[in-house]
Amino acid sequence: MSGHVAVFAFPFGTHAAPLLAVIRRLATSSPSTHFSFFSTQQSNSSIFSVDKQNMNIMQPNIKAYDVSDGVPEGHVLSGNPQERIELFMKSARESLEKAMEVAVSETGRRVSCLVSDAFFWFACEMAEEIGVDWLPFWTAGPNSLAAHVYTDLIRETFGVGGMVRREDETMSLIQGMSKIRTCDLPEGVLFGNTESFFSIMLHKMGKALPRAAAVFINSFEELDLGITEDLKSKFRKFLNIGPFNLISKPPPVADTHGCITWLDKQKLASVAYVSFGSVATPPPHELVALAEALETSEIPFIWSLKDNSKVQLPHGFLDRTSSQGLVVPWSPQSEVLAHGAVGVFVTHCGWNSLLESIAGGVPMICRPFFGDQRLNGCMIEDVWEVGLKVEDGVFTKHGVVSSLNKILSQVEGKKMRENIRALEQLAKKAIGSNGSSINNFIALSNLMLNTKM
Ligand SMILES: *[C@@H]1O[C@H](CO)[C@@H](O)[C@H](O)[C@H]1NC(C)=O
Ligand SMILES: CC(=O)N[C@H]1CO[C@H](CO)[C@@H](O)[C@@H]1O
Repeated sequence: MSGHVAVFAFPFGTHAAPLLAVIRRLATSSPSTHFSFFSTQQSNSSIFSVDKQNMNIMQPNIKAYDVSDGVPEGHVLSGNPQERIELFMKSARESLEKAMEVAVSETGRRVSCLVSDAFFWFACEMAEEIGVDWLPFWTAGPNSLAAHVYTDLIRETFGVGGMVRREDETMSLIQGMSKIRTCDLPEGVLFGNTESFFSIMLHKMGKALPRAAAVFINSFEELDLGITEDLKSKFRKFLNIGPFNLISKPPPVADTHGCITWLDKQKLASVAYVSFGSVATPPPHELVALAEALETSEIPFIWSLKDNSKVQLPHGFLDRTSSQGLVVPWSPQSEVLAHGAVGVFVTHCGWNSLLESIAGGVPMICRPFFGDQRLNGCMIEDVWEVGLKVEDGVFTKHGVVSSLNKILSQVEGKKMRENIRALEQLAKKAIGSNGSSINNFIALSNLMLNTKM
């Protein structure tokens, strides 16, 4: 009899969809293995609904199960997204255990391997209790992963919280992080609230990961050889199996707001594409500064901006720039970035956006908000030299105009474009035949199949 892989997805942000993408590939390569995919109903319906729209037939060896979102009956949510996450996480272990029992009795197969979002540090214990391997998936980049794995060492070296002694010190103690300053670390590692729910969770995760049979990640080894080598020494196996966006192109989506047709009319590498993902929005004064910069620069642009933020734009901006640019509530981002007309991406530097920018060969202007974004921004400017961080971390009219000009019309920008296209080539090689990511995927698949039944 073949195996039964239990998969725990983290149902918030851009976590569950990439995990499902890996599971789909694994399910295709081992059709006799059964996969039970656990997430909340809300998350399930959003990631599986794509199937229905595109008439994909759900693979028969993947089955979704809903787990509780942990919100007690009658509880009134405060509207703070943190609250939802905490409520979910507090009950997650129990809900997942229950749902897993249901899946085991339905399939008649005991669980042979446990795959989870790395956030579920306790899945390590759950796997140990039932005597199977734990394979955690980290959805962001290798540098932020290292920051969480090395949290104790970093705290011992630099002091913690209000006691941080050297804010501008670089992290030369970790291979591959020597250009990162302590102040660019994700909040909660060294500064910010180190006792917050999230900090504690990530700290526990960092300590649990070395016990995993393998840690896998949506990146490619050649992006960062130093950190790859270091994490390989830290984990039993460290498997870079991305970038996913190059491996399986998302099904084409309708160009609802005409972005692609508009881009078709623009000159090569001339357009600024602006988007901050689904979670972050810059404060009003920065939106104004950014709008003024775009208008003054006369650079053609596409700005993906939620309708409720439009009121923050300067009076008359939309009318005055109607022939210069497009402001749309949603854009097909990976297609936009892959379009030859796009010359620069103004971004929050989330990991998935960064990978899409690499796939499109587009240099970035980074305005990070939280989590790993500052760290990604540093890698982009200081290590890979494929973009610029905004000065002091905030948009100013002058700063944006100057960065746009540098990237779109100066030698510096040309060099960045060459650098990011070189990364694009490395990424393509990694996912090509005998490429590192493909070989790592095979290793992951074997690990999963060879586990005890
Ligand atoms: C695959 O790649 C490895 C490492 O780059 C190399 O040593 C090996 O010869 C390659 N194998 C084939 C069949 O190309
Ligand atoms: C068990 C299950 O399938 N739950 C949800 C996950 O996604 C599907 C498909 O959209 C939903 O119908 C379910 O509510």
